Amino acid sequence: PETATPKVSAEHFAPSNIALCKYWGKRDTELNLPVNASLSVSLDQLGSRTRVEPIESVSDEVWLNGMRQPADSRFASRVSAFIDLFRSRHPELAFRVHSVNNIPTAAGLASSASGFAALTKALDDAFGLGLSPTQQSVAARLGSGSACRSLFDGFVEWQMGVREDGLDSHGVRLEQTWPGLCIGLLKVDESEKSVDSRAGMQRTKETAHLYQSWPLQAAADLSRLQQAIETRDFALLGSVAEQNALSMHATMIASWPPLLYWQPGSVAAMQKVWRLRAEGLAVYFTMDAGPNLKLLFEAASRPALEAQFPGLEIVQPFGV
Ligand code: 2P0
Repeated sequence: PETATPKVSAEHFAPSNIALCKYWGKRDTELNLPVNASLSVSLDQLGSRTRVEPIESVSDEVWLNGMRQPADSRFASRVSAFIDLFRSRHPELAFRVHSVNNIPTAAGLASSASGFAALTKALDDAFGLGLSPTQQSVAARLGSGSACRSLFDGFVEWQMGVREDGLDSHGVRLEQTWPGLCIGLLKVDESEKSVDSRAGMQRTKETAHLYQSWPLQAAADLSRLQQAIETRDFALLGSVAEQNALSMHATMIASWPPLLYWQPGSVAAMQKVWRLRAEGLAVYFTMDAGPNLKLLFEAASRPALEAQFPGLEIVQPFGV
């Protein structure tokens, strides 16, 4: 982005998002350009609030949930490298970054998407750039791919684009809404994963022959999801999202060394979902690069799901 002199502190919020058609694999690792288009739903009030303020220092300070991050930590380095994109004409500037996630840590949800989206909005404001939401989405993508979807509420498609410079690879908000759509965050295990998404998708792309079929699966799923959203066909939405997630995990498992993010509790939860569905409850799941499940259901099923999964954290992104 073009840079101006930052004069003010700035603070912004961005929602976390859950992909129904997953982003898995990059065609450009520097620019976070994806192999496939993806589609997510933003989690309304759950996400990150990020504040930036200029400080008199030679280096940035990064605070996450009230804890100062060591300057050489992976997170602080990524944040600093991201700020570099904005301060290219003012290399002398340093910032204190405060990012707070209101996502229940118990939910085991990644925060990089909402964090980089909120940071992008805060830096845009601090530098007085006046970027459009689409330009902010392009910028956020450079911090973390999935962050480009967190610039928007509701259903968001990340259009992969065709340009080498990535300027056409960003989130686009879909018109359609879905009142009553529920996402249940089901915690299985909240310990830190040993292989992050960035390394995991790279390993998959480089070592799994099965990955060759992934772009075809994702393209087919994306258009079926668009159809499901257009016609409010919940069984189609849920079944496509679940199959898409399991297809992604199949490519991970087929990598070498193998990547299996599931814990025994993940498999038990999947089997419980399948059993409930066989008994007539319309519930599906999706999973990301971790052991936790995200349940998909409609508001009418909410009491039944709350009874089956005590402590389930439920979000209704489009209200009742
Ligand atoms: C997704 N994930 O679509 C997929 C599903 C994880 C599994 O986007 O390297 O943290 O920063 O671009 O965005 C997580 O990947 O990876 C992710 P980078 P990112 O939600």
